[in-house]
Amino acid sequence: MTAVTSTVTTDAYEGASPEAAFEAAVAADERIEPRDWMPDAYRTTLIRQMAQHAHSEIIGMQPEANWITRAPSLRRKAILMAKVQDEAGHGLYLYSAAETLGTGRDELLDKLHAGRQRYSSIFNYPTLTWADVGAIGWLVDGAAITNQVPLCRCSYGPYARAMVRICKEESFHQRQGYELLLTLSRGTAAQREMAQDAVNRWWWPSLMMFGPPDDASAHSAQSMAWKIKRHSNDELRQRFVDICVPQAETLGLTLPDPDLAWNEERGHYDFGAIDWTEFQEVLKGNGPCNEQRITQRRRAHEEGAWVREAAAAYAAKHSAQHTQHAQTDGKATA
Ligand code: FAQ
Repeated sequence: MTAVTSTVTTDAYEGASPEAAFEAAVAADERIEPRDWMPDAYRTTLIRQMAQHAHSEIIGMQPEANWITRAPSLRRKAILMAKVQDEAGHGLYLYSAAETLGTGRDELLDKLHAGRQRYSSIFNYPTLTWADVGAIGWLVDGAAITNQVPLCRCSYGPYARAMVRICKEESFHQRQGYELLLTLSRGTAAQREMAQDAVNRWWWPSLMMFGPPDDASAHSAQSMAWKIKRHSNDELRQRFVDICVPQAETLGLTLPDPDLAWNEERGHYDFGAIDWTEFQEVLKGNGPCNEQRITQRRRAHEEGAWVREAAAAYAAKHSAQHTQHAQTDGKATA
């Protein structure tokens, strides 16, 4: 277990019961660190969310990786490869952060492969054209940033710190998608049409990324009380819509919702009803690509077995050599 040495709660609330120290630290907006006492349910909820987040990053590599060999230029290919690699990196930061809660990466991956842990619904949709790479960057990474910037203030230290770096990288991802779509929308009629079609297909699934509506969100109230989540699903979804509408105008593309309209009284855009049946179907495994994504993930894991074995053998050899040297040095100084 990778433990951070600072134990803010224990130090600052000496004499208080562990439960009281935890509650006081959360109330004071302090960070909970791995060695601090925490309620079992807090630990469980963090593992659930962080694992789901990590799994989303690595499964999320698949839809875009599908276009690496078909990128239209060397520049686009280099950018896309860097982005997909960043996503693998985000998975690593998040699995490492989850390890500080006492759960190993192997265990989490086994649960993903067995269908016992989730990944984001969004990655069960297909990438049909090159413009989908742009739409994913603009909308999917855009939604991810909107959801994740508040997670930089999450009460659990390792998760919050991992999110700082992830958000910086996601912000570059969002810009590359926006720039790609801008290029297409200013291109030929066919390119513009391709960009519009991609936005039409990705808009509604992107809104679903924020999770079910607040009145159907099982975990929000408790996660917000613990300051894991800082805003509700609906608040963040609204924030995302408000950001996207003017950006779509600049892109010269339309969002596929006839009910989108500025509401002067609310100071927000109103938007149409989300198809929650589709969302639930995707969660149940019936989305367009669920089967393909999990099969590919299991295959990649099996094909990578030799790398894990080689790394473990190397680590064992290195550690044996280290012990031998320490013993030799000990004898020399004795
Ligand atoms: N997909 O009670 P709530 C990315 C489940 S990263 C699937 O509201 P919560 C980067 C939820 O787990 C995208 N399942 O849950 C990238 C729960 O089921 P359970 C991932 C969903 O946790 C870009 C049930 O519904 N981001 O995109 C979804 O309070 C491009 C009830 O829901 C994160 O994971 C969904 N969309 O709020 C990579 C961010 N929504 O577990 C590659 C961190 C809900 O009881 C390319 N996570 N469910 O069986 C969060 O902020 C939260 O977990 C929410 C859900 C907001 C996603």
